[in-house]
Amino acid sequence: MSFQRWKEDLIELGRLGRRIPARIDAYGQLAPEKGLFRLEGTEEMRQSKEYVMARMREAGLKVRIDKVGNIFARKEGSKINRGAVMSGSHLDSVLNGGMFDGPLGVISALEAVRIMNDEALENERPIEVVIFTGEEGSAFKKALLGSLILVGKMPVEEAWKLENNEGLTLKAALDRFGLRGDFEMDLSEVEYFIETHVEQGPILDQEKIPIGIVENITGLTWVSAILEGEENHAGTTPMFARKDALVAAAKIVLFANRRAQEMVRELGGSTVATVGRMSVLPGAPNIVPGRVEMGIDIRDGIEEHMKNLMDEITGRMKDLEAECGVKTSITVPFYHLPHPCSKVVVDTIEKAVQGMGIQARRMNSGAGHDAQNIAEKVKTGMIFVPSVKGISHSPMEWTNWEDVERGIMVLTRALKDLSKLRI
Ligand code: HGY
Ligand code: MN
Ligand code: MN
Repeated sequence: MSFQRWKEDLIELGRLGRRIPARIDAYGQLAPEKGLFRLEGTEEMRQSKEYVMARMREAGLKVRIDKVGNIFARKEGSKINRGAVMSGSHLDSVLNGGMFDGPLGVISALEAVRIMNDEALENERPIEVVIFTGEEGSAFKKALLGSLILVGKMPVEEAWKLENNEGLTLKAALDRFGLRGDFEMDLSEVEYFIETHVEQGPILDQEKIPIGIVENITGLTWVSAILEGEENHAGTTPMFARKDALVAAAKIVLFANRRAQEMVRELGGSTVATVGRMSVLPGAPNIVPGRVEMGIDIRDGIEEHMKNLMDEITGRMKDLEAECGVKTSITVPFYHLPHPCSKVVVDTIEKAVQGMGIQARRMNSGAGHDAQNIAEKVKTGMIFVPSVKGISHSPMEWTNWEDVERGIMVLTRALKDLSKLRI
């Protein structure tokens, strides 16, 4: 395999979207301030999608863009033209994110196809390399957006109206760069899907195991809340006469954290709750905060647990209206169910690693992925490669190059094997 090709692609994509421009090809070059801000609908995203589409065309793939900017690149099958094997991920990042979350899955799928071309490895079924739009929700507030629309859980016209922080709709953001097409992928024409992804957790790195085979993908939902109290003078407003929105918000932060910890202790599951976004207005030390906007991320591998915790947190918010004298308005931008991976795909990946003599372990995903949406319509699996120190959604995210390469080799074998399956 041409070692440089896929590595160059990942380094180039790791450059497009950094506010402090840098080409990073070694762990030692990482720095907390050098993260990626490659959000859907930005110039950096245009450059990145154009870069990958050029590489796809060089590989002889037929590139099509759908109505919400999902990109598909097709390699025809040698024996049949239906029941494609699809593989890919996303290119958008979180704020100040890492360079492997998303692009690793896109470039791994592209490289697998390039290897099949170079080595004349036969794919009896067609292969589709896919780039999903807006997976992180960092621009348009709905995570796993492109795959949500693809599986028909959100109408295109409704998605087009989603607005980013500049007040730009998804439709306008795609149109300004010519990245809204009219292709429609019919998932009934796709038989299997594999997403290769960095684990984004510590298990593979700690256990020194190079490949993870995902069995279940966590459910995830966001709760967005606005707490409105009363701005007032910090010096003259008596402590018992305040409607302090930040005190109410702080109670929510501690409640969510405590209840998630208690649920892990009681249920031994994968419950997590995080308040990762909060704005305090007007935002001066001498003004009692009148308004707080906050975003809460809640996840569990078991939907009932996730729902219960969400209900407890929103219920606590309502209690605070009397306790703190605030008004709360709550929205749920999305609610993604947990989803098991398909046995036939999991077994195919396992046979591939066994045939290659590569150590692997089955595991669950604490991160959400487009794969969990696609799994509702297509037999789906995921391949994980280690995240150094388990870090992700951070500029310090890293996967060693030999682990990236191993993931590509396993994916290539699995795609080839799936392309021959007739079940
Ligand atoms: O948030 C997640 O789990 C994913 O990285 N979008
Ligand atoms: Mn992510
Ligand atoms: Mn991701």
